[in-house]
Amino acid sequence: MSNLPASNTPRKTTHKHLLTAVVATLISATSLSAHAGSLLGLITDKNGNPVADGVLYAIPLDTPPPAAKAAETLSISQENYLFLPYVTVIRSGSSVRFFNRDPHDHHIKSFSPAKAIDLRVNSKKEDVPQVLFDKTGEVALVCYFHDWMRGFISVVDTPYFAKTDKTGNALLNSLPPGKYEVKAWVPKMIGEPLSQTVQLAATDAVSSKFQLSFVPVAPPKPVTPKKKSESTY
Ligand SMILES: [Cu+2]
Repeated sequence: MSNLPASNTPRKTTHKHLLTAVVATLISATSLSAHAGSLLGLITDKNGNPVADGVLYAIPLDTPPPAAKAAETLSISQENYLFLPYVTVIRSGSSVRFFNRDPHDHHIKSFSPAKAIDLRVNSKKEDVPQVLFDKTGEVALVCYFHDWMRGFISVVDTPYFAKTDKTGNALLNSLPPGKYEVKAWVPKMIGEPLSQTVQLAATDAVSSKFQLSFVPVAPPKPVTPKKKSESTY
């Protein structure tokens, strides 16, 4: 809350106003609305502030998750020397194409158990590499050339997943009735994803709250490398 102006207001009052403001933001700012068979999840940090770019997913416990209709191919671009989107959630069996939209090469690396990657992506746009993600887990992307670049892929084995918006909310729609393990994950998660068991009836719209025990690291900001030092790439 460093964006709040300095004030001589006693601490207690400030805190109360702050809480009121945060609660009002949570209620009003999300455009998501829950319908029958839906689950609205909220992820907050240890201070109760909403966490964007979190991943919420629900694993059916009564039946196996429905099979994917077809293998999907998604895109992650390298743009302004960032991975965009910062966080991608995909079903296992999906592929990702890595587009380089910058004038320099990138070299994507992942040391994650779910997927090791060592991939030079050249700045010429003719060949766009495609990578299959067939194992569940979290994949952390870095760039060998630009050490501030960070990207994350959460590979899940369920069709019921969503990313939290800036209000910290994510909506899972069209869930068949049943029991689910609902998990919440954020980039650089300390420990395992948070987990709750939820029972959902056909007419239910359920909401779940997940509070992290830490404050997640903010995504990197766009950086324009100096032309000369980068010219060899
Ligand atoms: Cu790079």
